[in-house]
Amino acid sequence: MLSLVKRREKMCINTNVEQQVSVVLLSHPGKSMRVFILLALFGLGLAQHNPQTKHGRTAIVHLFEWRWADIAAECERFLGPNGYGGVQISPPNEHIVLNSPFRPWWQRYQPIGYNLCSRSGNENELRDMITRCNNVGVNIYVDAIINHMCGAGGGEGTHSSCGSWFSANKKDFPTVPFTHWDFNDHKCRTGSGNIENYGDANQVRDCRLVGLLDLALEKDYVRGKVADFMNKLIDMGVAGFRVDACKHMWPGDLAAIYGRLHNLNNKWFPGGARPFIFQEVIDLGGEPITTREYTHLGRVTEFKFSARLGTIFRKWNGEKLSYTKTWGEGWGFMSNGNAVVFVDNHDNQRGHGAGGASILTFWDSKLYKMAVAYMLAHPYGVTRVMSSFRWNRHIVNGKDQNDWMGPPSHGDGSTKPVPINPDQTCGDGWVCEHRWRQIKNMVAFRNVVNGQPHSNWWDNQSNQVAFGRGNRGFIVFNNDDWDMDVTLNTGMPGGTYCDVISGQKEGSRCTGKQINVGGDGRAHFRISNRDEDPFVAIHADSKL
Ligand code: QV4
Ligand code: CA
Repeated sequence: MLSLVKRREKMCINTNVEQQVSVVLLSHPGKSMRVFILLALFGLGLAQHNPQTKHGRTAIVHLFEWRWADIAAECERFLGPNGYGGVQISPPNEHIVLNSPFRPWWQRYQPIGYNLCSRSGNENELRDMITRCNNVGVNIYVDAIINHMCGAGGGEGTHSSCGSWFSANKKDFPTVPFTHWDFNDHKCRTGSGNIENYGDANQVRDCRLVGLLDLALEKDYVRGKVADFMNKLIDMGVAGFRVDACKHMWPGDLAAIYGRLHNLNNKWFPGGARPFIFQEVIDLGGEPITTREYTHLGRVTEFKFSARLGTIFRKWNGEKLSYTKTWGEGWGFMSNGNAVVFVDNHDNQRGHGAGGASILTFWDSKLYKMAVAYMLAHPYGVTRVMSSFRWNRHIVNGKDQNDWMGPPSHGDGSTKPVPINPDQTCGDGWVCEHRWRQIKNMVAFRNVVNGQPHSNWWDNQSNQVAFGRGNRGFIVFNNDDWDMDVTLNTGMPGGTYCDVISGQKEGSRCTGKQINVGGDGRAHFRISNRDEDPFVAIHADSKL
């Protein structure tokens, strides 16, 4: 049995499940054995690819650095009513508290232990949020930092979010407890103890990522502590995890940890439902470690999607929107069922991680709205919308000097609440992209067209494209520097539809452009390149 499980891990280096199954079938002749292995593959693998969203909801929002109390309110007043399926929250566990720089956002990626008090709130507030979001059909996904603890230079004392004592010098974290036996330094073969060369998979997994104390996840004891932490959250009602820094952990160690996770709490989820797992692996090509080593364990973040979409909408390197006719696997991305996609994330929007100048963010709002709409209209992947805070961006020679700045805060460093303005936007530096009309309405579009095929593609061989989703929705983009005036086959039933980009349907009236679809499914679109939003989207529920 053990050796079988080991073989399974080795064989599942393929991206797609059919391939995995056939490899297994070829190498194991016994019939009952085949059935067992098939079950094991589907049970341990596929189930964790399911985001477990409720009511046919299809998009997740990352409420980066939000307080638990604000997320709970947002679930009830906005996310539930507008069809968002879930929230990725910032790390809930105890983390280091830093003075210089003062309270950077990234202090939360330096765990001190697994007590549940953080910059976003305490355990009671966390529990209240999980309950209230679940009650309105919105899932919570936890950002789990399990590769490491704080930086080796993190000192000693009680400068931690729950006030627990720890010593980075002695590698002593008594609340878990972890001691120096539980870290990887003996395995790391670099002079500095840090990862020095991403071309060497051993050091990427066994050495310190930017000086962060690297956990020995091959130890049963360490796996147990990590699984206990995750299980506590599952029992509280979370639907799954964004697992941080997976490139830096061995797939076999992750398989062992995921295998220990409880089923989801059946107060809110069906019996036997597995936690959704999506793993952060930045793979833009050119390194020995690829996303393929992780796709059998759960979904994986597709960073190529974010990087390429930015270049396309910016029209850099001769890229054109018309080239996206084969968007998805056709562009060398991982298979659809394995991917989590996004236009930007909390790292690359400020030059961390796979950040590059091509990444589109709220700072380039016109192109950003188009790119997010493209992502939400397209069937590829589980989609994640970013929701940011503003900071004093100050770029010198391509590097943002203020890329460390934390969320809107009071003088003592505590995070400010998110105030909602009368026009439904957010105040106090919270950007709330997920509330922008164009983005909110495209989340609804994605729910309405769920399960429908990509259809009725049209392009002008430049940057004007259109596509539909069966007979449920249609979207048209003009990213050229000239006007667009075309008649297209939408595949939609005849009638008058309200464009959900320039406005929306309110009761029986439309606050934006109206689109007339004839009995033959054809409709006329005029989109000026100078429009505030040079794209148009209609769907079954926007019919007047
Ligand atoms: C500094 C020096 C090191 C030195 C160390 C000694 O730079 O050379 O060895 O001190 O102690 C911060 C600082 C970094 C500092 C480190 C440790 O920026 O300068 O090292 O802390 O004190 C976030 C930030 C990092 C931050 C980290 C921990 O992005 O800047 O480091 O949090 O606070 C790769 C990975 C990928 C990763 C991405 C950023 O493959 O997994 O880099 N992305 C995830 C998260 C990301 C987070 C981490 C991983 C780490 O999305 O937000 O890093 O949990 O591509
Ligand atoms: Ca590691």
